[in-house]
Amino acid sequence: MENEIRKKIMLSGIQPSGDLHLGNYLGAVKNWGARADEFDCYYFMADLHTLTVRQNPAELRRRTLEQLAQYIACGIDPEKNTLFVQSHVHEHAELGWILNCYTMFGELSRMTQFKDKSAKNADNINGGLFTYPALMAADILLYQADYVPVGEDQRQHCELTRDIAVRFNNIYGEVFKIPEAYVPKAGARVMGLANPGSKMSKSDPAGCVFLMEKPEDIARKFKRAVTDSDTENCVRFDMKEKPGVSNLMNIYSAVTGKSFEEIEREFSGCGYGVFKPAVGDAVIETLRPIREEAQRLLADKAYLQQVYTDGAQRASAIARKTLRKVYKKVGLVEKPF
Ligand code: ATP
Ligand code: LTN
Repeated sequence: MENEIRKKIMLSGIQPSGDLHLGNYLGAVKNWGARADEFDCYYFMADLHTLTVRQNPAELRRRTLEQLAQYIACGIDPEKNTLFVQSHVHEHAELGWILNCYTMFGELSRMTQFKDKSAKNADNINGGLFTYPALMAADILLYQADYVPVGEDQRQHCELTRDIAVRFNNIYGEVFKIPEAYVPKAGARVMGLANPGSKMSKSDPAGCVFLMEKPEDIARKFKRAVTDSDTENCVRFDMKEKPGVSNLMNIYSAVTGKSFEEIEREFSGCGYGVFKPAVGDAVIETLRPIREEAQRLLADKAYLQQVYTDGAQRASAIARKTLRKVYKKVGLVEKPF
């Protein structure tokens, strides 16, 4: 009976290691809010994950709250979705440990995020950075999630989560639901404006548009966006030959809902000098209400605290059940209290 009425579960998280940017929004958060009626949704601030890279403690605390305000401002209604801070639900760390023991050294060595981040933090390639995907698997499997809405770069971690879940189930029976990554068509991989060869990322602020950024700064970044050195100067989608313009088309398509053909028609005969500010304007208007609402929410700390307290309580109730089952299956003596 419970299974018949059970809505499918959607779950995702973002590390509060920097301010949210357009890539995070288009690749992930934008697609979360819209699904609350169809799915049972859990979204969290992945604060434990941020510790794999050194953080300033005061900033981490501030960013975690800001991220919550931005989630809500992006349309994720706390009444309809469970919003929580990862470290408030201790089962994440506990299941993370268990799953570490079911994740292979070779698998972890193949993770591109590990390779990228260890190249960027050569002086701090710690154990957490390496075993991070086992904690991410725990985040997902604790809630028996069906779908994990993420950008393209997280697909590999989602695949590994599936492998770990299948491995565990093969030994102990049907303990975990096997989740699927849910990657959007437009916006799954937003590239940097200053360097369309690599993904938009907070570690490259020149080419990165932040959700809380002032409109004039956003406009400037789009005007300066690197376009292609072909002589054509026309708006045409061609990821290989015209990565700069194609990235802008991808962004424009994601914020306006227009197809690439419609965009090519709209800007036919116009050069990059017209197209770039038009994309900037469309992004500014998309982000304006989000920024304003996030600022309003940030002034109300008591409300935010209420949201994450309720969220942690709801999340813990589910996480507790899964962890208890796992402990029992692997042979840990049941806790007497
Ligand atoms: P870092 O720069 O430290 O790698 P990040 O800015 O990529 O971080 P994450 O916390 O790794 O941000 O990602 C949060 C979510 O946003 C994930 O679902 C990820 O797939 C998505 N995402 C991040 N960057 C992009 C991007 N450029 N395009 C589309 N989605 C993205
Ligand atoms: N690994 C992700 C953040 C993350 C996550 C998760 C995403 C941590 N746990 C669970 C989806 C589901 C990242 O670095 N962007």
